[in-house]
Amino acid sequence: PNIRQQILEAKSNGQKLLAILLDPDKIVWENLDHLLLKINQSPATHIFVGGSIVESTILEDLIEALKQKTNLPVVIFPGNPSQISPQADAILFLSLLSGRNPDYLIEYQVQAAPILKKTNLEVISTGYILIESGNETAVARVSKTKPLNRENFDLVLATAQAGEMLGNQFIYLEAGSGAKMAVPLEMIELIAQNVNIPLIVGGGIVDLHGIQKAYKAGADLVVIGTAFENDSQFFES
Ligand code: 1GP
Repeated sequence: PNIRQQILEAKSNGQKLLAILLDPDKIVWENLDHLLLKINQSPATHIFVGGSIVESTILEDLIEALKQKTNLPVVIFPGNPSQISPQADAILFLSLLSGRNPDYLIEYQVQAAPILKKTNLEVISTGYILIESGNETAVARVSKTKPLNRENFDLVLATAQAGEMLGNQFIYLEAGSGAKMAVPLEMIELIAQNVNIPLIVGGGIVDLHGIQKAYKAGADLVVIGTAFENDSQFFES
């Protein structure tokens, strides 16, 4: 299945999407069957797999289990080029547009391209924009970049539009995993109204109400990591 196409169709039908983000480093392997059960019972439409620092062997193991025991598309959300597994369905080919670290703008993409060419992974060019969240998140620390100021709407908009003009297929507004403050709703609204490509929003969303608010503001796909990681009943509350 073409994942980008499905997301575009969902967007044009006004159907909202939900991804559970699994960080292979944080998986408690003894509880994997329970976790898979909870994922299958959840409203998730996608599984994202990735983290700031992940060993490739556990990434492979996790993706294999997900492909065997769920029917959801598995999308790699990589922290660096070592996090590529041919067993997944697609990869968000990220460019960290909010930062000015050339490694995350182009160097890692150059390293990843020949590896990706040898797989059948669907490559989805994604403009990744980190927004200040009230605390230092792993992505800011590991990428050595500064998030964009959460009050500077003009800069965030210009960044998202530059991504769209460069050919990005999705824009991802990210507060960072475990963010104290999620991306401001008015910011989601502004970006959703002014770019045409699907908008992914994640980081620091900790309740079902927060997911609905992000949808209402214009997010097409919301990503939930920490909240589900901490409580596998999260979607049942
Ligand atoms: C992080 O957007 C995701 O990359 C999810 O963040 O862990 O805060 O849900 P949380």
